Amino acid sequence: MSETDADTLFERIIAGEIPADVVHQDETTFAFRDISPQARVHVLVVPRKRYRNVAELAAADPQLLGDVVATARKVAELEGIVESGYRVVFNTGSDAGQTVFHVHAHVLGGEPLGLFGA
Ligand code: DGP
Repeated sequence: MSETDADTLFERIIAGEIPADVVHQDETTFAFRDISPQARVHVLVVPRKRYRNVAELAAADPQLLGDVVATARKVAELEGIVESGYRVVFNTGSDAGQTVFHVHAHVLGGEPLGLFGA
């Protein structure tokens, strides 16, 4: 998937042009289930405004990064996993496996999660 194709993917999901299982949306963020879940709960949280990765988002608009993290917490509440715990991951760059260059937080939980690694 080229970066250009990937960029349009989440924008098209936000626009409703590509179907997605939407968990939450508000003025600045959008949350939907990952098409290839890696845990019982696996939701992606994206800002409506596109930045390529979390570093660019943090530098350009820290308030919006705060909104993304707050939405991750909201998703955990909606999914009933606040008490059991959850993980919030921003894959950044190719070695981390980032494939979609519209910054997104993975919210993972609903079961014990393995450790990070290759
Ligand atoms: P990353 O590897 O961090 O860039 O995560 C991208 C995620 O996006 C990956 O876990 C799979 C998910 N994904 C890719 N295409 C689609 C899609 O069309 N719909 C949904 N819901 N998720 C998608």
